[in-house]
Amino acid sequence: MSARLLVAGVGNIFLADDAFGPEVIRALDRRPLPPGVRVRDFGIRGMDLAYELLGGYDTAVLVDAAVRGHRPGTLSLIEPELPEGAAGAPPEAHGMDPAKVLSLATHLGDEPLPRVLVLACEPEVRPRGDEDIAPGISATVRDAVERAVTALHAMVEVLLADPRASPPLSRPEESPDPSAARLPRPVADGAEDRQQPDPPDPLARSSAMCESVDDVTQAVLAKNDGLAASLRDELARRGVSVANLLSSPGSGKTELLGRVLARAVERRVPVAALTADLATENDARRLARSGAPVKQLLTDGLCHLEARQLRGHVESWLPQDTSLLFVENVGNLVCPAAYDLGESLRIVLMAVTEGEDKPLKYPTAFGSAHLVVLTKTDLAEAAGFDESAFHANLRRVNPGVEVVRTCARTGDGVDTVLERVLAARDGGSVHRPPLAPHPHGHVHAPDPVS
Ligand SMILES: Nc1nc2c(ncn2[C@@H]2O[C@H](COP(=O)(O)OP(=O)(O)OP(=O)(O)O)[C@@H](O)[C@H]2O)c(=O)[nH]1
Ligand SMILES: [Mg+2]
Repeated sequence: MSARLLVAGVGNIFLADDAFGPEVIRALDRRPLPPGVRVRDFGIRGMDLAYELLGGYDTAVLVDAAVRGHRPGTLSLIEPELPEGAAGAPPEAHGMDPAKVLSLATHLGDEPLPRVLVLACEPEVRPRGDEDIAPGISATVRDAVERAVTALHAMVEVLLADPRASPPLSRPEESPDPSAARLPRPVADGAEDRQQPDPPDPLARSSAMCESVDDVTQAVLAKNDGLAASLRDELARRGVSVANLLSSPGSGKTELLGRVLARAVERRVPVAALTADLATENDARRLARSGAPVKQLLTDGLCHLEARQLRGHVESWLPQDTSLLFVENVGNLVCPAAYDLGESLRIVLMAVTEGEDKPLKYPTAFGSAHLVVLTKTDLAEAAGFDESAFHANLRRVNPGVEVVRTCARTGDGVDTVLERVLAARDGGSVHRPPLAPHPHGHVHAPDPVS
């Protein structure tokens, strides 16, 4: 039986050269590794990666940008020392870098960790500490992407034959012989990554993950990706289009959705709604006043919806004639953004009271929106909302996405939202966001954000 090998991209595509890992995984689409190697971009989803590491692999190669003191673009191969056991408190789930991922993985299960290698690229452009977003990978690191692909092809051949082997890299100045090294790792002048403590990693990423390890237990039923793809097919067969509503708590999802549902019912659109919360059936009660079939979904503490939950309700509850299903996700702009629900339309809402910088702070949510809805516009003046700054910020993470201005108090924009959702259901063209749920589940950026 051949060795089981994982190649995992790690990094934030919105933070300059930190996009290295995801870019390498994209490049592997064009030059695929042999069968038997699982290749996946984990982006900033460190917890998904931690769970995946417990999946019975012999070896995992993490592909990441890391400051090691080399010339920009230098590739290094490092074998970190694995953390010992799960003693002590579990590491907090934020700020996932490879060291924290490994540490978290040891706390999540009893299964042994695979041998872990890190293929690291020295970044050239790093975001300043005060930058929320620094799109654009440097030419130097982009060049390293193809070299990394070549290196991975060579390494994979060796590792598939012998998971304990020391795979070579393709250039003489790169570490030819990975050996045990702690993370944060030793750095030597030149190629070998062994001797001195690393400087703190300014690319240490904040995680777009859930709030606790308990959340992860369910969240990383990260079969989500495959389930979402099959759910999308099943929904298409049934002629159901799903609109997934994402926003922070209290942005006005329920208030607006109630009005949209009421309009849809008036127009005899076969519509239904599922609303998800950690607790209470309040939102379902409010939405049911529209006359549409509505179901409350309680997530038992989970901060987002997953495709498996939606699939259960589609199978057991969704009225047969439904052609349009609204899903009000849990109020949270972080975790839900990472979970594809098989939706046709992802609508991200933001109230004018939240501040015009939110697209920059939550680029995964805003960058994956097919449509953005501004709510509570009646409060714009009182809140001092700078709408042109909001549009400029949004353009940086999702150029060209339409923004619908709404007010649930007056009904402004309600018809427009319904029109957009119906157009998507009926096969009209839908905006293509820079970040899209990938059929294989990871988010990727087909077009660089500029
Ligand atoms: N002034 C004003 N208030 C609004 C508007 N839309 C919603 N609200 C109020 O904002 C509060 C939150 O609205 P909800 O619709 O419950 O927000 P939500 O996004 O569904 O909240 P969660 O489900 O908890 O995430 C409520 O008090 C609403 O009455 C609006 O257009 N204008
Ligand atoms: Mg609500």
